[in-house]
Amino acid sequence: MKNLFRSLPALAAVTLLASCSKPTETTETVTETEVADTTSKYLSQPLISDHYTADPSAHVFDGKIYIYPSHDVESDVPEDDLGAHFNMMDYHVYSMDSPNGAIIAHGKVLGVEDIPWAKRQLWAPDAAEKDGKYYLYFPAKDKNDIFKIGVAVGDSPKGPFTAQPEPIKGSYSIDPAVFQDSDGEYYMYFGGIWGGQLQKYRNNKFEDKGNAPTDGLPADDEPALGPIIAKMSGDMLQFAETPKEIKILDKNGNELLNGDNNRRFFEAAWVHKFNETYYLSYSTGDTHFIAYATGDNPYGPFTYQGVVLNPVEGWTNHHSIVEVDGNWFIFYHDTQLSGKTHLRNIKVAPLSHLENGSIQKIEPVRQGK
Ligand code: FUB
Repeated sequence: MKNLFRSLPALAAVTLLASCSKPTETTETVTETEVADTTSKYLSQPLISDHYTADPSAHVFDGKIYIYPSHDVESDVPEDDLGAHFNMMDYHVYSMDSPNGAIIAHGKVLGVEDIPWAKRQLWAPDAAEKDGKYYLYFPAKDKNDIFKIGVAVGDSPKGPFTAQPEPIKGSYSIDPAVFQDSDGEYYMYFGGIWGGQLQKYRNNKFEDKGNAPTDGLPADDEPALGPIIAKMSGDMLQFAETPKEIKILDKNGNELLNGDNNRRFFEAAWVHKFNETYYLSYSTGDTHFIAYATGDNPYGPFTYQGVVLNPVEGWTNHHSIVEVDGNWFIFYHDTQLSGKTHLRNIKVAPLSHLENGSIQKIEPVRQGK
């Protein structure tokens, strides 16, 4: 792995193209040729081309990169602003020895039919490891079409995973991301507005105000909704505390407003820690940025800093940020292969923290190509 990483500073300046690979459904590695293609209009090429994949949550477990994406499918559900067309039914796991190496498919690890409480729409998942057990966290709509967050447990990062009979008590909305702090505590960040239903809750209570995507949102001159955080219990199966809303502030210490669509939280929260600073990154949704804010503890408040990733092709933007042997990477998706919003493909690119702690903005599509 070390040898491959030596070439990565160079890759930061050129296209990192983990070639458009066809993964196998076994643990055998498929050897792929690394290609640096500076002529493409895309910064990076799709990692997987035989399934549509999205919302990649990447982690290093046992010295390998494991990727837990959504598995996009065409189910002919008409597109709407609540995301009905994102009608995913199962999860597959992938791994890589290095960010520019071959990708290995480990096959299906959990299906909606294996989750006793879930009815449909398996959206963006994440995974965590603790004491040799692996936990797959996932949102799904229950029998009443309300998003909850579930957990499934396995003995290997490759799965398979066995779902708990009920969703996590007190969970709601979508996009769980579990961050392990350096002191060994784990925190789940979650929530997403519009189809993700976060706007239907205040102080963790369901207050349905209608079914239009914006029903229940604050007024434009009121503070925007923030992502939700809860510390995980020792067994990783429940929240150890009442979930709390995170505040995202501007540089003057004022909360970002709901009408500040270029900066306020929409979905896809992710937290990483760099030089003792906590970086909360998230999608701004209808303005399609991956933005970031920094804080000095897992709960925030976080102060808005800027954009990590400019809009990709396709409506959604969803990412994870991971350190691999001292280098940082962003896993993200776009719709390069299909041209359709709900049929996405995952990608990876280098990410740089600059000397002053800011993140260098990533442009996923080259201008003028
Ligand atoms: O993949 C379904 C949804 O689209 C995710 O949960 C959101 O973050 C957006 O990427």
